[in-house]
Amino acid sequence: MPRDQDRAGDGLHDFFERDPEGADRAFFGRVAHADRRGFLRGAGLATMAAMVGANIPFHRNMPAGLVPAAFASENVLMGKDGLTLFNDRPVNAETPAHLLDDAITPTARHFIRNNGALPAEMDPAAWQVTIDGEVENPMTLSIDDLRNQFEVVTMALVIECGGNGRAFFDPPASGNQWTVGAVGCANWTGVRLKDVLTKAGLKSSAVYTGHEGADTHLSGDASKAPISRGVPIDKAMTDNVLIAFEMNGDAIHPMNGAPLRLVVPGWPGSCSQKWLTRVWVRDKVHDGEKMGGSSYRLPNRPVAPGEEVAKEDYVILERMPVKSVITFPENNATVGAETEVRGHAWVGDRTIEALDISIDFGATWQKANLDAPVNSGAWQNWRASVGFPQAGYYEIWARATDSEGVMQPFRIDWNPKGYANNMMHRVAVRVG
Ligand SMILES: Nc1nc2c(c(=O)[nH]1)N[C@H]1C(S)=C(S)[C@@H](COP(=O)(O)O)O[C@H]1N2
Ligand SMILES: [Mo]
Repeated sequence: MPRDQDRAGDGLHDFFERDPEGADRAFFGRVAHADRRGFLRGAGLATMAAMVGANIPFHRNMPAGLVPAAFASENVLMGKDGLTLFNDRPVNAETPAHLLDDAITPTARHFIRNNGALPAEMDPAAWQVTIDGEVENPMTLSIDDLRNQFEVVTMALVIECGGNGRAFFDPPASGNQWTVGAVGCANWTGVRLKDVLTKAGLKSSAVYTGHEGADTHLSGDASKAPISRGVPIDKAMTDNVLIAFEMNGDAIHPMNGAPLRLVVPGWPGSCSQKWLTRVWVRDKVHDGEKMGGSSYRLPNRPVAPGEEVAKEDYVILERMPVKSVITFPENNATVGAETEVRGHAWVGDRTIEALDISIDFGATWQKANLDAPVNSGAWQNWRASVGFPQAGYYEIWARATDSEGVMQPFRIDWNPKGYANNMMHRVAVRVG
């Protein structure tokens, strides 16, 4: 004979099974936040734990579909730690530089850049991706198919938004005012896009990929296309371009594209389609949403702010330029006369050869100790021991140089959408 308590528990399970929305309302006393339930639907235990930020010891007692009370508030940054939120519809949030200090960016500190509305379903068991277009054998694959039919690899890969650094343009360029934190280097596990395309058999007419995801246009208007970008076939066939199903050894965070996404390191983050449902192999440059006009494109010459630029004078932004970030000390920290300075440096399709530090506004520079990348597409960690001659205010400047000898500039020319700003990072410190 079950105790009352057990019966009550069974009733709750039934209730959630019968009517999850109603049960949710009963629990929270109001209509659930529009995105909250969809956001959690299909979330496995690992995702749920990542989002509440802890293991859930009694998870076996949780009715299926229960939304943890931790999410009762409209906290769109659940499972994230210390990110700066710019917008919540769509969600856009960057990581303060000092929280990017880890060699591998924890999921909780990986930035979020959404253009549209989240997909309603993110169920890994039901997910499918279609490879079609200019291929001999079009295929539709589940995540299990990907795991079983291809070599599974884990790589540390940089995703940086094309608009990272936009906040430093003067006059301001419109869009999210990213400072330095629209970048991260997580460990991504998945299969090589190259292997999947090879199995599908590229036709000689294949020139570009077109990526599609399950998110929808922000307006809710089904006739409007969500973001869909692509890359030249050569880039798609690079060893470090992955179709990923794990982020840092766990389920991908819902905001970072669960359960399946592309990771195209070193190119504008927009190439790394989240909630991936299709790779359409094209016989021309992909013409999806945000491939044309001024989206992820730069004028082919320096232009004055406000200057009219003809469509044909724009070129697609491909690899991202040489860049670095100082992750320690934190901006405005008080430090001792001897301090370790550290951070990361990265560049699209090249490697970093040198990282120099200045504490005297660029008059003299000291070499930092720079690590090799752990794999191609990873950022490179660096550190330097810095001595300050006396108490006072200093700025630490960091300047990376890539394998072609290209160095980060003090400032870059303005461009209409504020892309690819790789000017040096500066951190203020006071020596006490
Ligand atoms: N489906 C889909 N994929 C997307 C986006 C999006 O809005 N929808 N945003 C892109 C942009 S602009 C960037 S910078 C990266 C950001 O990845 P993250 O949110 O995991 O940091 O995702 C890209 N992939
Ligand atoms: Mo982006």
